[in-house]
Amino acid sequence: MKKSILITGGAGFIGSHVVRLFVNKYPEYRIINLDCLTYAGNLENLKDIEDKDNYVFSKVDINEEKLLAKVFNDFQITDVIHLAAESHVDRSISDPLAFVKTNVMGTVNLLNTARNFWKDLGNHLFYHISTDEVYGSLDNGGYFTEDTPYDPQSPYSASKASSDHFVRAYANTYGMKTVISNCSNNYGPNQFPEKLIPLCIHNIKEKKPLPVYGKGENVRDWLYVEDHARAIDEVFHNGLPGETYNIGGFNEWKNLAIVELLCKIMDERLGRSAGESAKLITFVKDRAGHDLRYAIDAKKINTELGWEPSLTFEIGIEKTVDWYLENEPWLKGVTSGEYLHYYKAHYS
Ligand code: NAD
Ligand code: TDX
Repeated sequence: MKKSILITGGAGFIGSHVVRLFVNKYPEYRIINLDCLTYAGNLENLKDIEDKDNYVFSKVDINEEKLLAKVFNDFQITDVIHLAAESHVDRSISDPLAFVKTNVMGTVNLLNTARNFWKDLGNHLFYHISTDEVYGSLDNGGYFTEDTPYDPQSPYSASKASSDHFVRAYANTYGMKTVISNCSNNYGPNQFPEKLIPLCIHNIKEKKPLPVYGKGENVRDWLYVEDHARAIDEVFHNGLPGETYNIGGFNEWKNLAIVELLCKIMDERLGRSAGESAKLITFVKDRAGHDLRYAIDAKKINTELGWEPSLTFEIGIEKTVDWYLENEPWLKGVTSGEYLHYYKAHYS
C-alpha cells in the first residue's frame, strides 16, 4: 500500500525540515502536514514545497478528537511522525498547563485516534519525536544513553517524558508499533527566535542586549536541524519497533562560548570591528531549575542505522547565521506582534 504519512507539527522548526525532506525524497508517499499554527507554526517555512502533488496541509489541533479522526479517514493515514508540541522551556515555566494540554493530552488523543483507525496495529508505525531533556541534567559527567533512567526537571521535559511513557504504554498494552527518538538541541534555519541561537542572531543584528542566563556555563549538545531530519528518515524506515534511538551532534558547547562565537561571526558578516557585538553580552537572572548539562551518546543510531551528523558545528553555525541574514522578511515577520509581548514580559 502507498504510504500516507501524517506529520504533526510540520509547520514548526524541525517539522518543516522533516516535511520538506519526505516530500522531496519520497514522491510516492503522500505527506499530510497537520498543524494548528500556534505562534511557533509558520507556513512560510514550507513555501518551496506547498504546491507539490504529494503534499497536503491540514490546520487541526491534535486535541480535536473529531477533526483528527476525519483526517485519518480522509487521507487513509498509514503512519504517524509526531512532532507537534509546545517546545520552549521558558514558556513551560510560566504556563505549564499549556504543555500538559498539547504534549501529554494531545499525544494521547493522537495515539487513541491512530489506535481506533488502524485495524491491524502491526502494519502501521507511530513514531514519536522526543528530547534528551527527559533524562534530566548531567551534573557529574557522563552521557545519556537509551538506558538512562528518566529524570525530567522542567515542566517541558516532564510533559515530554510523560508523552514518551504513553507511547511505550500503547505499544505494551495494545500492541501498537511504535518507535521513539530523543534528540539534543537543534539549530538551523526557521527556528523561532525565542531559542538561544536565533535570539542572539536577531539581537546582535539589532544591537540589543544578548541575555545569557546565570554565568553562561550550562552545556548543550547541538545538532544541525537537517541532520536531525535525516536521522528521523533513517529511524522511520529502518528503526526497530519498540526501540528508542538517541540522536546527538557529539558537539558540546557552553552557552557563553556559543554567544561569543555568534558575535565573532556576526562582526565579520556585518563589517563591524572585532569585539563590537560581544559588548552586547548581558548576564541575566538564571532560568529556574536550569539543567546544567545535556550530552547524548549517539552510538546506537550510529552503529545500528549508520547515521552520523554530516556537518561540523563550525560550518552549520555559519550557514545558520547566513540564512537569518538572507531571510530578513522571515525574521521580521516572526519578531513582530505576539513576539514583542513575549519578549517584553520575559526579558524586562
Ligand atoms: P516548534 O515549537 O518550532 O514547533 C512546534 C509545532 O507544533 C508548531 O508548528 C506548532 O504550531 C505545532 N503545534 C503546537 N501545538 C499544537 C497542537 N496542539 N496541535 C497541532 N499542532 C501544534 O518545535 P520544534 O523545536 O520544531 O520541536 C518539534 C518537536 O521536536 C517537539 O516535539 C520537540 O519536543 C522535539 N524536539 C525539539 C528539539 C529542539 O532543539 N528544538 C530537540 C529535541 C526534540
Ligand atoms: O535568552 C536565553 N539565554 C540563555 O542563556 C535563552 C533563550 C536561553 N539561554 C540558555 C538556556 C539553555 O541553557 O541557552 C541554552 C539553550 O536554551 P534554549 O535555546 O531555550 O534551549 P533548551 O532549553 O536547551 O531546549 C531546547 O533543546 C531541547 C529546545 O527548546 C527543546 O525543545 C529541546 O527539547
